Amino acid sequence: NEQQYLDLAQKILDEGHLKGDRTGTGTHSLFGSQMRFNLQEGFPLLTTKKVFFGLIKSELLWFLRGDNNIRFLLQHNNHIWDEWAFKNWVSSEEYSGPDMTNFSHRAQEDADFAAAYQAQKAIFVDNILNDDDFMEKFGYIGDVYGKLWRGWETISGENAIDQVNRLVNQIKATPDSRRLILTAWNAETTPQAPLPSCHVLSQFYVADGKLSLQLYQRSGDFFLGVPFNIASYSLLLHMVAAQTGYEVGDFIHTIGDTHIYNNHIEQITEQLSRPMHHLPKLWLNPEVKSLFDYTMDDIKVLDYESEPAIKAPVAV
Ligand code: THF
Repeated sequence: NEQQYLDLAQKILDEGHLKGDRTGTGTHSLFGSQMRFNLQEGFPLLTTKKVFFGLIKSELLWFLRGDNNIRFLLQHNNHIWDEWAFKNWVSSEEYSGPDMTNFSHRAQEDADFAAAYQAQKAIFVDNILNDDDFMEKFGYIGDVYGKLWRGWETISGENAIDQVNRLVNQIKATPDSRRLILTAWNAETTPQAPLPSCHVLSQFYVADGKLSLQLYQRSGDFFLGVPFNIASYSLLLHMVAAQTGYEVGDFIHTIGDTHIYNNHIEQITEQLSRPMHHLPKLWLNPEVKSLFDYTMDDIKVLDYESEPAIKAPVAV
């Protein structure tokens, strides 16, 4: 299972095109790749580095709430979306602190700037948490996951569509359907989001009493993002299976631009030299009767053993 991740990482390093990107960091990139995880063999949380499952849980619960404001994440000490909302603020009229143009790059190259950036980030986080007006103005990340999953706005403007609820009902009523689709790309609004959705389309599939899920991801940051994405969609599959009465089958992960950033090469090379451990198990509280009622404590990975975490800068 995990071996597929390591093999694909090696392949990107060996065969990837050297490609520039939006963030100016540069990548090794391959187009069109696929991994298949049989969830009966264990929960695919990578073991060759420590992956912080708490962050994956709170992010998925945030999507399932239909929430696209980062306050909920911050309340759970989850900072993986901060940079995108921070951009809203520092590029607005209201911002009067030191210039933050290109903050992600400059913070990596200039220690004085990094300190100034951390100080502004701390102010930002504090304001999102404690100031409702500020949160309303700058906390949203646009028409992406949460919003599109639970509140897709209709052409008439009435009765927004709850795709997730509809999906659960469809799986129960018509498991053989070939239309068990969850989409996170609205051609009108998503391109304007600070970061247009990376997980564009998910399709569910039922056979032999098992529920499977294939994700099409348009862009995958292989070292930092993809380990999260694998665990996140595997968790979603477990939760939907539990709520529709199926066993878990396969999570199939298809990625368009599959890339390793140039400033992650050392880290992934270190990871490739490490031994794997057995995969952990996922536990979901069986008392929970709706996909929308799970809390942090209702979801656990059991028996997770891993090599230590590896730090890397995130490209913005
Ligand atoms: N931007 C980029 N460049 N890559 C991404 O994977 C990505 N995401 C989301 C939005 N923008 C992205 C956010 N997902 C980490 C993990 C997932 C992210 C963003 C960041 C990360 O830094 N993980 C660290 C731990 C972080 C922590 O402890 O706070 C790690 O070591 O795993 C695509 O979904």
